[in-house]
Amino acid sequence: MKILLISPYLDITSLSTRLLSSYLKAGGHSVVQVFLPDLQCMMEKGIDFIDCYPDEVVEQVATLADGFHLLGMSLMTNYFIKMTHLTRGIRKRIDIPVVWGGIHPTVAPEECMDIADYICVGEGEVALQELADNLQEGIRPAHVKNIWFRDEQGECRNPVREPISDLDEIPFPDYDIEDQYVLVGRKVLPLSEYILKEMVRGRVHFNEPHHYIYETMWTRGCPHHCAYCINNYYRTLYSGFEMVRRRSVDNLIEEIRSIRERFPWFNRINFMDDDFASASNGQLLHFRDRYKKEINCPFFSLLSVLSSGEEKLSILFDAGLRRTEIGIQSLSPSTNRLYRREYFSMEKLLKLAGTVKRVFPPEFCPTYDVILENPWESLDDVLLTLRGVLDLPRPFVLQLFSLTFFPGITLFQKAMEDGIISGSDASHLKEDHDRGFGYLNLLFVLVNKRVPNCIIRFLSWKPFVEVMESTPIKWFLSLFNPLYKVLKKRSICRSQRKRFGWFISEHSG
Ligand code: B12
Ligand code: SF4
Repeated sequence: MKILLISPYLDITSLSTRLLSSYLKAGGHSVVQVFLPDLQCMMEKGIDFIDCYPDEVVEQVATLADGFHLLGMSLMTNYFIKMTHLTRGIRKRIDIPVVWGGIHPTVAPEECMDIADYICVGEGEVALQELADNLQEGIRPAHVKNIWFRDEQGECRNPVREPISDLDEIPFPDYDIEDQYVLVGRKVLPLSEYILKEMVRGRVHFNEPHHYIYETMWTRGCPHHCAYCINNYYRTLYSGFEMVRRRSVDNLIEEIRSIRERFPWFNRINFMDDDFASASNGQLLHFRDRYKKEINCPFFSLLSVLSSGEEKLSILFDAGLRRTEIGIQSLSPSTNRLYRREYFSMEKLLKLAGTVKRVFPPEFCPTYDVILENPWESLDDVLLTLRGVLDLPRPFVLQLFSLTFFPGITLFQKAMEDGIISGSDASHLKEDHDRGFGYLNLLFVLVNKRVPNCIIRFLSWKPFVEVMESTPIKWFLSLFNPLYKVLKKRSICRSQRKRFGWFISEHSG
């Protein structure tokens, strides 16, 4: 069967479609992938998922899809409207069954069933393979686990299947660029090595122009269960099954080795695992030995406070860890209870920061994530976090998020119950870095601007903050919110134009 897989993400790594493609190819199907990063929208609006693809793009994708037997699309929640428009646009032009998979169909399958013919809830490899096999043989996929659909015979909501326990069974991500297309500006072009190289250059975590980043994952699943994260949802969806699974070191190293054999210019690796250090010391040592010997290039990984003891960090540094991101989120005990991160405290953070200082060279600059704009937090909660980060040894960067209520997460339910959001509002359509203009937020931004701690401490003196956060002043400051957002977006647009403008004009001529 001929299957076309579409990824709307800015990041054309798109592990999901690349893995699905390899799996389907190994199962005898023929697969083409289309990556549709909306860089044009980024350059004009500073955000990629608000606007739908223009007709000329829909037209090109539909022309490409003509002659295929199945169209698969991946989507996160933010892309729901964009992908609805694309699906309808294609279906208006050609007759082709469409299957949606990814995070959004997993957390909100009912809503997605109104748009696509088939929905994949959860892991896609085996489900999509079986769906394609059934459709090829003209069988109604009534027993394909993970697949939901509605037809003239009624609605079918198959249960989830056990997630793949041996991840080594999944072939490596599909980088057969001769079977792939990419949106550059407003043109869908065959993916070339030159375009691939440009699109993976100097981006997430390794930002230098000479950094070419290959992204992959060692594990699936996370051992923790934070209330704002998808992993907590997976625990319920897959209750009774083991969710945290790890590929063998041999398999992981072989993937990176073979991609670098093919594209030797990949010189940085991003491990996008939820918690890379959740592996045992023995596994990390094995990884270090093989990685140093056979790959030997700087890498990034996300770490959690729980797994980042001195021994593990030393092994990872020795292996080549040069960038990391660690979640602080909040230092307030009550917020940490709400987030189901009771294990976290200022004491733990200071211990971790001390370990980072001892293990890594003085210039090592970790990124710490903090969640702002939590409607349940009091002023004291936020000030606890602010004062806590001021105690951290420099250098570090704070990545400041705005709490976003994605469907499925535990806090979505609570926010509905407490009347903070309603089912119909699109609270998740903001970008999660999209903070408002307010005094407390500004204090955190000052930390990143390297304003001396004594000044921030002075500005965060509680009676003064109370005045700045009082209703009239808050209202006054909120008047600047639209201007602040416009300026912020403009600066994103400017940097995107600088990064991709020349590249797009080079290809759209
Ligand atoms: C790596 C990652 C990123 C990377 C790369 C994303 C990419 N484009 O590939 C980066 C850092 C760029 C990123 C960015 C963002 N991310 Co992110 N990211 C992740 C992370 C950690 C892993 C995703 C991944 O690759 N998993 C591995 C693949 C194999 O698994 P998968 O994607 O789930 O795919 C499987 C199934 O879903 C299914 N499937 C997927 N697609 C399809 C399609 C078909 C047809 C079928 C049948 C099945 C199917 O089969 C796949 C294989 O089993 C997840 C957290 C998590 N643990 O899932 C968050 C996550 C997906 N990200 C999230 C968010 C919100 C974002 C941002 C929107 C944040 C923001 N800035 O506002 C951005 C937007 C990105 C953009 N504009 O492109 C949320 C999504 C929540 C939601 N409800 O949508 C998650 C779940 C984290 C969370 N908050 O809990 N992200
Ligand atoms: S540690 Fe990170 S990935 Fe794991 S559940 Fe918490 S937020 Fe999600």
